Amino acid sequence: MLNIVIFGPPGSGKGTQSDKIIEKLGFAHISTGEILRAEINAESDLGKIAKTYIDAGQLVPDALIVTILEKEYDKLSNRKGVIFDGFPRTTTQAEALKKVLNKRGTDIALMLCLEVDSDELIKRLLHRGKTSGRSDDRLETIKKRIRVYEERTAPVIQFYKEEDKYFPIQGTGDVDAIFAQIFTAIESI
Ligand code: B4P
Repeated sequence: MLNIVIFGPPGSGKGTQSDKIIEKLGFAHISTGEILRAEINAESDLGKIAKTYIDAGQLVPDALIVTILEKEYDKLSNRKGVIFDGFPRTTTQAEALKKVLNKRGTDIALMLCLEVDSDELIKRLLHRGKTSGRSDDRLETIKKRIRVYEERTAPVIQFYKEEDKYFPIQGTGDVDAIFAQIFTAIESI
């Protein structure tokens, strides 16, 4: 199974491009953001904990996320590939993901890094906020999330550069044109 990370700041289009990868390539999808939102809607114990972090624009603690991830990964079967969307978001999570995969005789094949500037991110997320009903699509929370990304998530890029898995993608412009870059990158491996 081909393990691919789709990475980028909040609102860079990870979910949007994951949908296209699933549709065109038949990959499985693990989105930690979607899993957390489902837990929040179900008002589970995990959802109650996650909500306090997400509402504040913060990352949910690594240990919680890694446990969720490992369980979700083991549910997958008979797939060509899997897209990790929104995970890893810290170097601790990247190291944990490597261990989880190595234990199963595999590893990350590629890290697709969507590059979008902050003004465009804010514009997109404010627009999404008009219909998403998401607690984290408000201006103050968006700005906080971008700061958290720069401080805690961006260092993950260096991790994958050292692993020789990093592949930058120009993340602005037409959604299909962005997907064409992703398709070429996946085809190349
Ligand atoms: P996520 O659910 O992962 O989502 P996101 O970063 O908000 O958005 P994404 O990049 O997927 O953008 P989208 O395609 O929707 O995270 C939510 C929260 O969950 C995190 O802040 C964190 O608190 C928590 N969390 C999740 N994973 C975690 C982890 N591993 N560890 C700790 N905490 C975690 O695109 C955004 C908008 O732009 C959409 O409206 C879309 O239509 C639009 N758009 C997309 N591509 C476009 C394009 N090319 N041009 C114009 N608009 C575009």
